[in-house]
Amino acid sequence: MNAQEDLLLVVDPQPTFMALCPDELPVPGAEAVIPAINRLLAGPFARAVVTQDWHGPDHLSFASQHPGREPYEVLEMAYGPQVLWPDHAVQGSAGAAIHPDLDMSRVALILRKGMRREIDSYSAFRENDRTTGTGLAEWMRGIGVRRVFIAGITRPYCVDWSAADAAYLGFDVFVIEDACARLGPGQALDESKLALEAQGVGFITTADLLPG
Ligand code: VGL
Ligand code: ZN
Repeated sequence: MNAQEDLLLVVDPQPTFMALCPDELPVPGAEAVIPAINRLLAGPFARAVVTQDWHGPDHLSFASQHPGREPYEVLEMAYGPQVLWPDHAVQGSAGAAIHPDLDMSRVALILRKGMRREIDSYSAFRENDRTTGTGLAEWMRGIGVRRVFIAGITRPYCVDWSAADAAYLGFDVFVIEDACARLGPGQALDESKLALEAQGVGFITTADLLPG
């Protein structure tokens, strides 16, 4: 590993996606990513960025904002299809906090996303219209990052969209599979993995990064 060129991108390590918050958007096994990521933060990575899903209470990705719609339905928005979610990651709520057990000692930047009511933001790099940048790529280039390793919550949404954008933007990208949590069916995950591999994204595990 190279302290200057390698960065760990930790996507949405928030209780809102965990069994701690059963009425929000719990994802099976999401709690387990925190200790896995902490092992990476204690070892190979000198520097990390954390993203934080950060929605207003009336965010339009919430099914509750669309009368007659149910969570997990897909709605056509101005920028394309949008899955409607249960209310989650509401600004200032306990569930939206960064998980208190996450080791923050090497986290240089916390990037909040999804604040604009009209548009969701899965990727750390661009909002879901795929044109509005977050500034993260420019920040990373500014400090000399070339390789980005991605872990967190969830695949195939925020993790995979971030991986796709990072590759598109010219970084070397690796998804750390056993340090991610999956939302939805395995088939969607397999399809997303194939698409990312076609883009040149590598898939690895924590064992590839940590001494045995
Ligand atoms: C996410 C759905 C809605 C994620 C965020 O972190 O993958 N998924 N908001
Ligand atoms: Zn969200």
